[in-house]
Amino acid sequence: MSIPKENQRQQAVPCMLMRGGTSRGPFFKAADLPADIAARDAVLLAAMGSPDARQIDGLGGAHPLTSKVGIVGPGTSPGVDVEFLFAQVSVAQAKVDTTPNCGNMLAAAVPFALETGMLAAQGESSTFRVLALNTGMQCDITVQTPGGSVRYDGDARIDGVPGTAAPIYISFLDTAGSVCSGLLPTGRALDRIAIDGEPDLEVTCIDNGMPMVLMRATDLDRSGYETVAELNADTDLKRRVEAIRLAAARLMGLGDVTEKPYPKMCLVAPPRAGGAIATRCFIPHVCHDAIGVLAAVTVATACVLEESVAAGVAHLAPGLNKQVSVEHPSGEFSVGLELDPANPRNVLRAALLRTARLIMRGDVQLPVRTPAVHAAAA
Ligand code: NQM
Repeated sequence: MSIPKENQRQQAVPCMLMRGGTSRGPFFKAADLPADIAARDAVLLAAMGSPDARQIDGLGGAHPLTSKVGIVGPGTSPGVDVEFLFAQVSVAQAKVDTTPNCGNMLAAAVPFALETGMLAAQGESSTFRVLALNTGMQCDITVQTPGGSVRYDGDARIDGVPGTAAPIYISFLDTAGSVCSGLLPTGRALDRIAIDGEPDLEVTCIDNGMPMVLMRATDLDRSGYETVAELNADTDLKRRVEAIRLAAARLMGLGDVTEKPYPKMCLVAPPRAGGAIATRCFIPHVCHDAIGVLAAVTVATACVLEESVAAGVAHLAPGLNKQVSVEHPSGEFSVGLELDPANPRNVLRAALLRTARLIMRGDVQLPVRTPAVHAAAA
């Protein structure tokens, strides 16, 4: 017998709204979401208010950086404390993609696990091994936990977020070939791509945590120092970048990526604020206000590969332990790279600083039309 309409209720699913680095979105315990992927995605779309350009009926912020979800569960493999699954919820389409990682949302995974009692603080600071289920990548994340609870305030500043906050240190252990077959999925650090009768364009197709295509801004008749608004309004550039993306993705073994949020596209140029390289990233159709975490790791890695388009414009200090300052539209992002003494093209570890904040805790209310969320009210 069907339930009379007047007795139907919205479903409440526990979640916390968190900022992770320069991204924001709701975090859920894995156990609070349906195990079935289609049902889970329907719940996430409803929670965010997608598909709708304004996401007016949900938690989404109508931009790819604020249409993200974190799903966290206890570790299930040796040495892993906590598992994190990132979901990119499309703003305007009924699509959820869990293929690539998001190092920004990842920064909030340990605070969320501590807030929900999934992890217990270890002392003044706590370090946990996190497995990113999207790509099987592991990292160590250190969070400030004085008095046994997460500290959010502090002196750390990351560009793209106002003010300061407590530092969160992330050390990535195995980022090469996250979605692609390897660090250089075409087998080369330099490829040539031809689009619509234009001269061949030199690109670097690389994946050290994020599949990316790097292009010299000047090869596209741009400076690489344009504002985000200028680039978002540049329909001719966006059309050419998308054509390059579709062609490069085939070379990278990613197939038809028309509907996929990767590879990300990045214009590179010489630094102009004392950093190593200047960047403007498309993620992939909107220009990023800053740069993604694993995107920054990937660009920094390209800087140490001599033949890449990035190395040609980058200013790098010598040595096996490098601090690579990646300039972006709202400042810079410093990535610490530890290079293999036996093969300095090989990045052993990438370390960086993020911050995160718990913004709200409660239940997201799903509209009545959403499929049943089995363990929702745990
Ligand atoms: O590259 C945006 C972001 C990201 C992804 C994107 C990210 C990363 O800034 O690790 O963090 O590239 O869509 O959140």
